[in-house]
Amino acid sequence: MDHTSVFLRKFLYDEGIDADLRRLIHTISVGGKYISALLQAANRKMAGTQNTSAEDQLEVDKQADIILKDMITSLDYVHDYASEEQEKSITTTHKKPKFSVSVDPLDGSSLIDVNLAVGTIVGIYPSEELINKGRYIQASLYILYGPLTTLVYTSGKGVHEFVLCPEGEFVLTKSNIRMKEQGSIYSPGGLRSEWIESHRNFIDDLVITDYKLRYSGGLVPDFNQILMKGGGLFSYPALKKSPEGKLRLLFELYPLAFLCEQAGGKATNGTQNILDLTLEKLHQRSPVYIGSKHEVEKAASYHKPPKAVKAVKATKPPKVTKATKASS
Ligand code: AFP
Repeated sequence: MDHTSVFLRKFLYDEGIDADLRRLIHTISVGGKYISALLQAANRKMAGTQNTSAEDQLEVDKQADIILKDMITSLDYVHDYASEEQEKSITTTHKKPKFSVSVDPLDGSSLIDVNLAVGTIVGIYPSEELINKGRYIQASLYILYGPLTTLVYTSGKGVHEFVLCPEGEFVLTKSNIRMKEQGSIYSPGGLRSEWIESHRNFIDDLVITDYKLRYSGGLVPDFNQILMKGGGLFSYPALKKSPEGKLRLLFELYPLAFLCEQAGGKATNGTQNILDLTLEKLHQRSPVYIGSKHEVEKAASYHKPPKAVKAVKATKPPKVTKATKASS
């Protein structure tokens, strides 16, 4: 970090972001710092280099949820806090609420014990209630806990990446990140034996056209790779036993779809835009195809119901009369 570094708060101010939204995003970034420290400590404890306490028995994702819940609901302009870790959303009693927040506190937590990257995913809505349509989302971000802790965010004016530096500030590393029309990497999602036929045919098409497989089992690092490598496709399809797939519309897909569209990409459930899907249940799941437009649209061509072939009306053969006989 040096005197030219642009801190997250300064960047948000220069972008003309509403003061309360700036404070909310900054508060979430501070929560990300605590979670990053929590993960480092948890990994050390799992490695047996430190003794574990009763507190440690609480899974790290539950601890991450407590950190974010306490910090976010303490802000007097937050109305609803919905977490992937909690069955129902929490409604505050604040008098002048402006935002509702959805959080997946630690996505990919099953990867922590093998020291793979995990992430926090956040959606921010300008309303007293959680919206039932992704199109109302006002800002979204994810925090990726990898070799570096990075924060990628959009409030509708492009996608920007910040890195947590040793001094404890999130410093701008990339602004206005864009996805190419077509990429060269893909994440297929789930088990091949559980794929529905349309997904299997689509993935086979990518494989024979030399796309490189990139799949860690963590949505945030896998999506981040596609965003930062400039394009490609992440998918988690409908499965034979789970036609709605695995990933959650509110906690994971709305926020990433907003980021992806802001970077010039596309996100669908195979045929419809993720942000146009209506949320009917808090933990509703959806299949997802997200990334460069070319690949997402190619996926749609495998999922569209075959065009009904217009039945050609049978017509009676022309009557043969003396005149036609003579002319033939
Ligand atoms: P966990 O939170 O249980 O680790 O699941 C992570 C996740 O929800 C998402 O981050 C991955 O993209 C997806 O599951 C991987 O699922 P599969 O293990 O079925 O491929």
